[in-house]
Amino acid sequence: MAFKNIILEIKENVGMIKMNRPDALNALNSATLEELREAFSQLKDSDDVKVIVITGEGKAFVAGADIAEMKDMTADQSREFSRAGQKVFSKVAKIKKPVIAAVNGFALGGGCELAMACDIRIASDKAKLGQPEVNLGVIPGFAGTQRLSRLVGTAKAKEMIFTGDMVDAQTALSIGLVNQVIPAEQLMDACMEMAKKIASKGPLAVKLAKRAINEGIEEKLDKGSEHETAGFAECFASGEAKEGMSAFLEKRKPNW
Ligand code: CO8
Repeated sequence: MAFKNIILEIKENVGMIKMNRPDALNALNSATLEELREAFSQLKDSDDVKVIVITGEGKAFVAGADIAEMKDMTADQSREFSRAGQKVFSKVAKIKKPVIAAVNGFALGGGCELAMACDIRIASDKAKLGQPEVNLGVIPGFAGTQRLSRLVGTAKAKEMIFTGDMVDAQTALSIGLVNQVIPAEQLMDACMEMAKKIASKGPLAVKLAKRAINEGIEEKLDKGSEHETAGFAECFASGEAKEGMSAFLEKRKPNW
């Protein structure tokens, strides 16, 4: 598939997706959503890619679902669109590689939901995040009611979703919506640095840690811990644990 609305690059084991509809603040229309799905499929299957970074061109990360496209939808079409978006974002959340959102600017509505589907969010000090759907007479539709509550707790999630107010990057940091805030001009360097650091670690270990956290958070602690034990044993079964520990004891870098 030739991409029109995103740019996909791979460098230094990092797959970089740039949302590229700056005139519409990278709003997610159906075509862009489909390109995003395809890009994640390609990155999933690429042995060169260990970590994925997603960001936006211009002053927005993603300013939401495309309002112009949504305006005349019937209830059935809106249900379909909501499910399609949730499916793509679920793919982002479950992909067996870490995904970092480099939140360069507005991450609103579907854009905030996309960032929340990623594993880690690093925000520019100029970023603004929010779920402003109630301003448009709708509610979040790409799992924002679910992921925001899980990330920041129901009280803050309700405040943000009921008022539609955006929060600035520092506030997002203080409520746990983003992991770090970085000066805008250093954002991509900081994200690449983190991506390359993660890419240098035991690849199976990183993948299994993501699986244990994602699966465990949906379960009771004892059941979640079983996912951890299963992953721990898989590391030993693969030989990656032996290499990592041997390298430590032999004072050399591991050769994964
Ligand atoms: N959709 C379509 N176009 C958009 C969107 C959007 N979400 N956001 C911005 N644009 C367009 C503007 O219409 C404008 O186009 P034009 O130049 O042709 O007039 C261009 O981008 C630039 O935008 P502004 O001139 O408004 O830029 P400002 O810097 O003045 O303002 C804002 C920036 C504050 C981000 C403002 O653009 C804004 O409020 N945008 C809308 C944000 C929003 O409400 N997002 C939520 C959308 S709803 C949603 O995401 C639901 C997701 C789940 C869907 C489930 C399906 C049923």
